[in-house]
Amino acid sequence: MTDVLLINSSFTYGRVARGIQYYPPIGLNYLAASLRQEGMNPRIIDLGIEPLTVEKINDVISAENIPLVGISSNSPQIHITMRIVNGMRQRFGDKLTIALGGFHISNDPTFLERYPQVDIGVVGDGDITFTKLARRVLGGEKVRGTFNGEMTASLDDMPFPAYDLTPLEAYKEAGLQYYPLLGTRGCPFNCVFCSRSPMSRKVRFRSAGNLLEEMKRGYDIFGGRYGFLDESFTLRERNVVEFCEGLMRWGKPVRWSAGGIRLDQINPDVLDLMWRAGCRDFFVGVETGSERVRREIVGKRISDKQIFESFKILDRHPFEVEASFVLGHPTETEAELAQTCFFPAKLKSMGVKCLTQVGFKLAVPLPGSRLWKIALEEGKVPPDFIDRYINFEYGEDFFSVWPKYYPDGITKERVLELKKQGYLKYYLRPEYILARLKRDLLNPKYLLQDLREFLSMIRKGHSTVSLTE
Ligand code: B12
Ligand code: SF4
Repeated sequence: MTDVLLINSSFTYGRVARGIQYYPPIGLNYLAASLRQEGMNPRIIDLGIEPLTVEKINDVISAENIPLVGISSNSPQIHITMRIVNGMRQRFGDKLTIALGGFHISNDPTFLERYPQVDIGVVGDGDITFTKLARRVLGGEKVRGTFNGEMTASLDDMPFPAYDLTPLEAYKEAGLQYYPLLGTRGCPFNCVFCSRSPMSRKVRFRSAGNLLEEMKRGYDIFGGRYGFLDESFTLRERNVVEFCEGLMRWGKPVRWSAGGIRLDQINPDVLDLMWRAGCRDFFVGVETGSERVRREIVGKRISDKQIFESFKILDRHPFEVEASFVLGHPTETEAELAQTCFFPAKLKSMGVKCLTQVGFKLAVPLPGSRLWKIALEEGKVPPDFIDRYINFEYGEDFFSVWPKYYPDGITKERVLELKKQGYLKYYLRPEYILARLKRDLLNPKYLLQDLREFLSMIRKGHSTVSLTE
């Protein structure tokens, strides 16, 4: 019988949000593995792909007489989360203990004072702390309060994520193409738009041996395809070298994506090794085409020249690299914004080959980020925004209702127009069109898809698969 129900919250209530790439809720898969290790019997409901209403969730709780529910919520889903919490409280009163974890509670220290219907908040890592709290709750104790998550000293001591509780096959059907892996926790950088738990500046690494063991167990699910969700895969070179050498010794045919890598952390020898070990793609955060904004505002000390040189190193192998850019930084001028939008096309004109995909995203201030503080100070986000969002005063759809950051003197319309021009300049290059046509003629199923993409770019200024502006 289930004794702890873990719920991954969603952007939408009672229905699947269209156009979103679903990944298993890795944080909860890890929590569940720790609970099991201590003899508990967790179940996970991922509302992203199984969009149950609160009545249906309550029926599960009632049928199995579950005493403890833990909900994972980032800020975009906090309104749906609280709707579910309120529905549970109404039906079960104080009999049920409700805990909240994830990035929202980690960045909103007064949350439990404002929402006493939540009993427990866990800031940062939940594995050790929530397992201890769950043991107390199941022992009959009434536990209340916000707790700082204890951090595991060695990630190798942690059990592998319990993916059997959210079968990866379901995510495969929803479009996931690889077995998701996490090689590190934490990030030492401090990008202006980054929102995460205050303790997560400290980086911890899994050893190559530990990663390989998980990969061996999960080999068949995606036929040897893996994808790291890490922010900065090459942060510790020694680990990457050991990992690649281990993969080659294993000798199985594998293809993997390195997740995010930093353009100022590229060593040609390590890159060669990654290629030989089966790495084929990754993404890089260029963030802006203005050196000033990159250095002074975003907090990334990397020049345009370094970026170009790094791309040339990446071109030693036919990697596929996606570069992401954020539009709308504090103090950004229109000229700097235009520099960003035309930066990918400029890289192409300078002969960069490996850049295959470009993403422009509007800056979104999220609690805990420096951008959030600036947006509050400048009056671009109301001080009580979170509470009003939770009350559905703005509506349900995160993507269209959450405020974006537009620099002073630049309108939303102008940002969108420049973004569209940037996409068109990048995608409407003759070499790109020719390459796509070649692919489409060899495989006509792509032709219709590309035609749709093309029309969407021209009409809306973004891809058909992206919900965001
Ligand atoms: C991988 C990733 C993704 C992936 C996969 C997400 C997934 N399903 O796991 C993809 C690409 C899909 C993605 C998309 C988005 N992401 Co994202 N993503 C990340 C990233 C890089 C790593 C997350 C991760 O796996 N961490 C490792 C696991 C082990 O940790 P965890 O999930 O935090 O869980 C631990 C604790 O939080 C806690 N915990 C979690 N849940 C619970 C529940 C309970 C009850 C308890 C007690 C504890 C607890 O315990 C867990 C184990 O220790 C983080 C940045 C980062 N460096 O962490 C951003 C991050 C989580 N993403 C973020 C955002 C905003 C998004 C998007 C909204 C972006 C967008 N505009 O579209 C979407 C929405 C996705 C969604 N469904 O929420 C923000 C969230 C900020 C915020 N305040 O909400 C982050 C922090 C990025 C950032 N730096 O700003 N993301
Ligand atoms: S956004 Fe920047 S600071 Fe945040 S996790 Fe990514 S690289 Fe690190």
